[in-house]
Amino acid sequence: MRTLNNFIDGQWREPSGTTYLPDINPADTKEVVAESPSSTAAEATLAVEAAERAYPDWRATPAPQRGQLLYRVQRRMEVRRHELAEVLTREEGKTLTESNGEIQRAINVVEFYAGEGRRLLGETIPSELPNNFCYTVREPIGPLALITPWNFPVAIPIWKLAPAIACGNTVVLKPASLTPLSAGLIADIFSECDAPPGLINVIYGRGREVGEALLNHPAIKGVSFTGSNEIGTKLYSTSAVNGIKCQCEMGGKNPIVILDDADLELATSSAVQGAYGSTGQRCTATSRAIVVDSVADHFIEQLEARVNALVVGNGLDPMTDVGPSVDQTQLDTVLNYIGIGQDEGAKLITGGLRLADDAHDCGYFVQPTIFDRVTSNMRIAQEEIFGPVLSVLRVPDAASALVAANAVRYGLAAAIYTQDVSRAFKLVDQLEAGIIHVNSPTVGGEAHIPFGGMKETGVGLREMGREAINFFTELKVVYLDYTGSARKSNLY
Ligand code: UN1
Repeated sequence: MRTLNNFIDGQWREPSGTTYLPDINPADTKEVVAESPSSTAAEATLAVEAAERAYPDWRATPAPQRGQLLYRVQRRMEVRRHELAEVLTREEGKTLTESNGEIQRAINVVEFYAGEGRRLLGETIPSELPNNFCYTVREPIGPLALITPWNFPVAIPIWKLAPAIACGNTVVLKPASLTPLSAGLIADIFSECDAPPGLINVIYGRGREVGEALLNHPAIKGVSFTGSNEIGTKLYSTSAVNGIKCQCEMGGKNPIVILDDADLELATSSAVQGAYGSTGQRCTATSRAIVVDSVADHFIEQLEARVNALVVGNGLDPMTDVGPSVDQTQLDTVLNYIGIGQDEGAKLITGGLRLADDAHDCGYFVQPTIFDRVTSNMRIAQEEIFGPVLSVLRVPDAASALVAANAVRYGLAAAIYTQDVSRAFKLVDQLEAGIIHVNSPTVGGEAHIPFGGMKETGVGLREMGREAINFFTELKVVYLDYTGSARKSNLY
């Protein structure tokens, strides 16, 4: 078991007089994977000060050279990928296959932003003024706070860190208390790659104490957050008051829309992968299947067979398809929503219970669950559950499928299953979601492709891809009058 400390100014610093929080394996609660400090606001301030001291030199480091650090990190992550994946499974619970996928994605992200160091392009724009050279440059913002969730404890910190530092910012990362070791390994790797002290700082602790201290420190010039709407909207309003940049990626209630001409087998696999992969603990999880009546019975039948065959267990076991909920609170939330669905009159097709036999009694396991006959006014059709629960809504036709799909406060991902390209494009045009998949699952994303949602899912600019550069930089416009004649011309 590793005792983690805060990583500040390139060193592991033991905080004074704080308590440590256990990092428990959700598949086997007897195992304490690590412990991490519940830091105070004063310690958060030390981390910000380190980021502030490191900023001028890092800002002055040429961007291609900043990218070189990321190439070293990429190579180091490749060497340590199996260890990273195993730690991820032990502390978060997802299967080893899912963890390996997450690590590969994080490596791809680092590779992509390493290259962006050579591509921090601006524009030249013809001015109305004579003899003027007008151009734009992308500059860093300053020290930033990155606040990340437990469900992608390697990939999400990396996909905020990598663009942030490629663009010349320095950072303080506050990872989720439930998955501290993944962040610790990220700090190890940056330090093995000779990252300058203070470029990346990791502060452990509770959001209320540490997160607030970070956001209210005057040296922090921006925050990138992934997590709940409850916290994200608070961060957004604090950022507004403090006048700093803010990017929040929050909840989802993602639909898969299945029309009557869909390839049902494909749609079923997609629903299974989207709803039960990562135990439903991803913001892109498929939580509503909106199915046209004429194929609904057939879809449910196929789905039920597939779901009943899923093996729930410890993610380290290669036979496991679905790991545990991350902790007792999350498990209780899922079981509570299953109760709510039953009370609301939805029809429980399969699942619904905690698994507590000998093989499962040491973990937070819940049966993969399907509800049929769900309607849009039910809470299980509206609220993010973040567990292995899929609600099936039956609709008469494509037009009512669209209405149902959009009848939620969120707008992250949506999937459409049809073989008719014209129907697909009509839905693509009208669906309120930041990411739309035609004939592929709602989950996933790629390093070089923007990621994020509409409506209450997101505020601020998109993450990943070149879009992330827009969040992690300031844009400066320069007018250079090379004869001085512009002053005499007609200015508006
Ligand atoms: C994915 O679906 O692979 O917190 C990415 C989340 C998202 C990332 C999901 N920000 O689940």
